[in-house]
Amino acid sequence: MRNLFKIAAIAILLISCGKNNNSNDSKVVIKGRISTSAIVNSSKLKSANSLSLSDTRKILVFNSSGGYSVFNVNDSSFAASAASGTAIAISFLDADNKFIGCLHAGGLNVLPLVSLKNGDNTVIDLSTLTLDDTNVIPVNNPFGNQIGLRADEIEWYKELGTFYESLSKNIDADNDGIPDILENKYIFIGTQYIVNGGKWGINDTLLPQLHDTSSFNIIYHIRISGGKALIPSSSKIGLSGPEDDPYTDILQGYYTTGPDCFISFFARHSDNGEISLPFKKGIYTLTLDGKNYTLNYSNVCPKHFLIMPEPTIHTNSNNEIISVSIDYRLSDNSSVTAENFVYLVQMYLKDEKMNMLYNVGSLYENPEANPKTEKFNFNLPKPIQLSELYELDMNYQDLLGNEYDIVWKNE
Ligand SMILES: [Ca+2]
Repeated sequence: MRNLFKIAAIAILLISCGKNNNSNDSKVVIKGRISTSAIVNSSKLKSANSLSLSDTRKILVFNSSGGYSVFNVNDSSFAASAASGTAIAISFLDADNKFIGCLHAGGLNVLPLVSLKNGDNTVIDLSTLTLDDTNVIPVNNPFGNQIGLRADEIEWYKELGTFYESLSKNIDADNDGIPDILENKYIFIGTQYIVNGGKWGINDTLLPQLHDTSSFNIIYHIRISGGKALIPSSSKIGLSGPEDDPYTDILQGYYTTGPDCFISFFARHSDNGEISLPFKKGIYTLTLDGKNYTLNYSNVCPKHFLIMPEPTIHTNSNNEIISVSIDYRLSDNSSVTAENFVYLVQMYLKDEKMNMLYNVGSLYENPEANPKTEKFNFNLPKPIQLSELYELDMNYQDLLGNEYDIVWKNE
């Protein structure tokens, strides 16, 4: 069991989740107008807590790392903004920060600010918005217009965007009516996937060789992060569920804290202890310092959606590694536009004793703080003998807050 968490532990050397940013990068503007017209058929116009959309006074824009911004509504209109290259959720709040609903455009509760028509200068005008249950529906669907994602790319977001799908339930896990993120009390639940990818490529002579994906052994962990107001007094925290048929084999793994958050992993292990099993969809209970929080979780088989960062090592005439380039592909070998899905990348080079030869990048940063991190080419500051390299880990976080640790070797 201990080994299962080793990779997770190593992946968290650098952690700075949840920081609010003051990035000077130009930002994408998202505009909209709250419908104030009286509609006779109002049975679906009320949100769960009996507020209507016309009660909206603030727009909360946030991402899966805990970064957020609040914008005021003036004369029923708003202009929010967020950095390109991130994926955001937009919630509508009343004057007391009570949750009314969240943006639901093109079948998604998430707005990936990628493949933008006008790059950083893109303006997304949602036009008039109406409320259906807790979904805030825009007249203008930005997908296919300002956001040029293809249908298959949107499908990927639908499959893996579980955090955002259950947003309206998880946004207030302590049920006090206020979005937890505003009080540094947010809790995010996602999945960490660990996969043995295959054999790395070398120069122009050897292409990376992906293992047979039909026999992939995927290690699954639930990854939970929480805001600093919730950092528990003890690193021992509990997860149980799902409520209708709870597991008896959930174990807490690695736990760490950053300046603004804590992160912990949970696993279920097979009888031989080698493989960590997936968690089924349902309602889980997280216990922090004796207090319970209700979290909606769902998980899909990622085989068809897993993006593999395939590394090729480049050497000099002394057979020393000077750089590593990454080619992102789906498991069927088709190529993907990595920046539409991947926002933070971390690479580790290790020797046979798992000593670190070189590492670069970090996960769990607020994507707003540094949305344009290197994803494709990593030049080593100092060459490393190729013969010393035993394992190369390519870890990344997707724009939805899931984590993937892909292990490569020369075998
Ligand atoms: Ca709350």
